Amino acid sequence: MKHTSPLTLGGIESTLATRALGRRIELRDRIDSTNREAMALGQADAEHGTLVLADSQTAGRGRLGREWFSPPGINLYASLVIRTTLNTQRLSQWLSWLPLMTALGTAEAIEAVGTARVGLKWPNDLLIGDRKVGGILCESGASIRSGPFQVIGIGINVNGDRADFPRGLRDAATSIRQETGQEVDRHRLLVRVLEELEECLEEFLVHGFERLALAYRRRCTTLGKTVKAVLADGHECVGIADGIGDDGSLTIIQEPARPGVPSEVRHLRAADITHLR
Ligand code: BT5
Repeated sequence: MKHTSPLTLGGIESTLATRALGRRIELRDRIDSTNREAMALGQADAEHGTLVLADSQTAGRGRLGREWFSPPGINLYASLVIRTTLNTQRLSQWLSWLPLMTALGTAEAIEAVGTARVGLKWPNDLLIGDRKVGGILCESGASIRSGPFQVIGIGINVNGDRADFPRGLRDAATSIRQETGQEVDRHRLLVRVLEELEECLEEFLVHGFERLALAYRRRCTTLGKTVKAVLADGHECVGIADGIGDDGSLTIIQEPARPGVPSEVRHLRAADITHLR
């Protein structure tokens, strides 16, 4: 594994033009999980935009207790503490859209450093072709003094080679460098992620979700595909992914169980999706 230039605060702060995101940075060489640390900081009243960044993670988290492969020297592992003062109705919409907005902003940032089209597998996997280049993990917490907050965690495979992934991930994962043949400056990419993300969050707060939803739908490669969805309770369903609802849910037209039985429409709030064809 060939390490690229180390992450430094100066390398980030010299070009960062955000208002809030990354204005406080906790940079670690090695950490268990940046999301775990950001949750702890949120509980200790850290301000909106606080960023935890690490060169490697020893217990990087995926969704549903899965692991995120997080070797040193080549990738980005970043988590942000997010606070809003929205009323209850808009807060619920915000919570639904936050993972999708994060995926959208991150995809735009990755493309901006020169990759081919980055697609989104609902809800928040970042794909180049059909391989995963990044993932998003959103969590929620609260502290007595500062109230509720969210943590958004972003993992991006940046400068690794195919051989740097464990065998089990080599066919399903990719990195920006694998796709472009070019090494990417991690500072430049991170700054772009923070800027794109801040724009998405502001767009939601000022105009609502509509334009974000349009941009998300355009990028979502799940739409139109036949997919298998595994629901939180373990149930599976197969059908055509037909749309993204205003609450960020995925509409699936389920294949009829038997010929002659009408197809059933389902709106999934959370599920694990496999693209079948
Ligand atoms: C995700 O979970 O895709 C969310 C990943 C979020 C990681 C970031 S890193 C910074 C922050 N701190 C954390 O502790 N986490 C966040 P999920 O959809 O559950 O995908 C996990 C699955 O993706 C695993 O079960 C593997 O199959 C695969 N995987 C693991 N590591 C990978 C990697 N580096 N690249 C591509 N695929 C990977």
